[in-house]
Amino acid sequence: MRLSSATLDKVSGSVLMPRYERSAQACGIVHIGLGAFHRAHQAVYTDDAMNDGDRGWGIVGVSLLNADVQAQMSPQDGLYTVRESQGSATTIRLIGSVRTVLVAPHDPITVVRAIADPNTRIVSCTITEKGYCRGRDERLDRTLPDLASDLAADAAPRTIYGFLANALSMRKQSGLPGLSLVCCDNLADNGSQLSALLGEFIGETDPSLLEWFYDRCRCPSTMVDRIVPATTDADREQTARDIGLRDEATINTEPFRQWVIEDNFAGPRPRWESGGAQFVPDVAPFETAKLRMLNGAHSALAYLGLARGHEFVHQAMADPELRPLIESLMCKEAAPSLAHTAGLDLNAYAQALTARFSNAALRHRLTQIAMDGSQKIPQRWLDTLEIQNKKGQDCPALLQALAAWIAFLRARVEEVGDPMAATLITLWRRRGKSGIVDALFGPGGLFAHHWSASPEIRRRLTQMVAGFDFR
Ligand code: NAI
Ligand code: CS2
Repeated sequence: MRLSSATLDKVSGSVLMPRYERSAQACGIVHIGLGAFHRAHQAVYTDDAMNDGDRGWGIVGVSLLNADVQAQMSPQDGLYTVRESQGSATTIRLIGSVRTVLVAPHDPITVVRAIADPNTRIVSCTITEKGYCRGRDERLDRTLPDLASDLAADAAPRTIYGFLANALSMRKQSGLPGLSLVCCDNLADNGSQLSALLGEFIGETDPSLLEWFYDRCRCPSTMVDRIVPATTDADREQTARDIGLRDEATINTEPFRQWVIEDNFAGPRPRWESGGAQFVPDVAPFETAKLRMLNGAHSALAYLGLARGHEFVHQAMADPELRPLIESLMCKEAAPSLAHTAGLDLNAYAQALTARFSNAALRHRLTQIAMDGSQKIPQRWLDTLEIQNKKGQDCPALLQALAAWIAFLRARVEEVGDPMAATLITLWRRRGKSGIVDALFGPGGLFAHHWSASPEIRRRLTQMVAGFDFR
């Protein structure tokens, strides 16, 4: 039997249930990118707010790509469970905040209308780093077909910018208020990036909307944190055993969660502080520490762990060859690069991260983290290298991780996926082991605008790459 509104009374076992009337809630949020992370993080905080008496914050989930999540959630009336697993202990919570799921390619105008709906006050997004269509100069990459189509404005929207620009224009014409656009992706200064990229898009496609956008909308930056592995069939089987119903959208995650949000909204927002969210004037110290320490270590564990034959994060973290390198990366390389720490105890933070990475109950695949490396390593590794090298500080752990990534590109990048895979493989073929490092980080190299590596460092890196052999 499938989990749904009709079978809620059949849920067995110890499951925390929503404490509000779901059907009475207007949908104040449209979330674009209804993936595992949104369901484990923002949707949980929104459920907390409504459990705590807040009203009107139902979520309309949108996928810009396919109907996979709609097929999982619509038969369940948007209901799903979140399993919080630590070691052998698991708690299960049923989340009620997601009301409907839309598939943009199937019904683009309904997505535009949902964003333009008078009840909507917030649009949030988790569309992965590549979803922002950024080029090497951090501006829009016009070579991307979907973005080119949206810039030409001669077909239905395909990218987040096409949907937002169309809906904001409808809101302006209807005399409706602007929106808070809340980016929840792992990007440095994510709110400012979304604002600049959307402003660039609107400036080109609908200049008359630009002043209204900047005046009536807000793009708060956020730091988002919860380790959420992709759900497996084993997770679904376990949830079915635990609650007595099939839940195709179940999520397995850690107990830890954190959300630090710039207090900069265009209008009303949920009382996310009910779930522990922090509202601050400046997110940067939290966001930069997390990107460079947690995510920097995560990506290092991915490529170095895969090189040593590991499958999961906890296995790589337990590897006696890797653990000291990861600790050094976090504490001796990433942490010293942070200009402002907002009073964070970075050694305690690193110890907490080590414990979280060691949680075997998550079975977090290294290949999931290894995907889209070209979109991740700039803010996770290269910013630290640029800052530390300019101070004359060496970063041997990061160089080792970078060498593993470069070697990984030649052998396995297509297996995990990367929007720059074709370019990176071609560079390998043309430049080979002796020239790939210069092609990436030498003068005019693909990533040279993020990190200006000295000739000596590039020579060391070339030698390190030769030390990895991905099969
Ligand atoms: P997921 O694979 O479950 O969902 C990815 C979502 O992004 C899907 O809705 C998909 O349709 C959409 N998407 C993918 N490529 C896109 C593109 N080119 N254009 C538009 N939409 C696109 O992944 P998950 O776990 O939900 O993670 C999504 C993002 O959330 C991550 O990339 C990261 O930025 C952020 N995040 C994830 C965490 C995690 O542990 N999974 C933790 C913290 C942040
Ligand atoms: C991971 C992140 O897949 C990845 O790149 O490093 O999704 C990580 O799990 C989250 O940022 C943790 O908050």
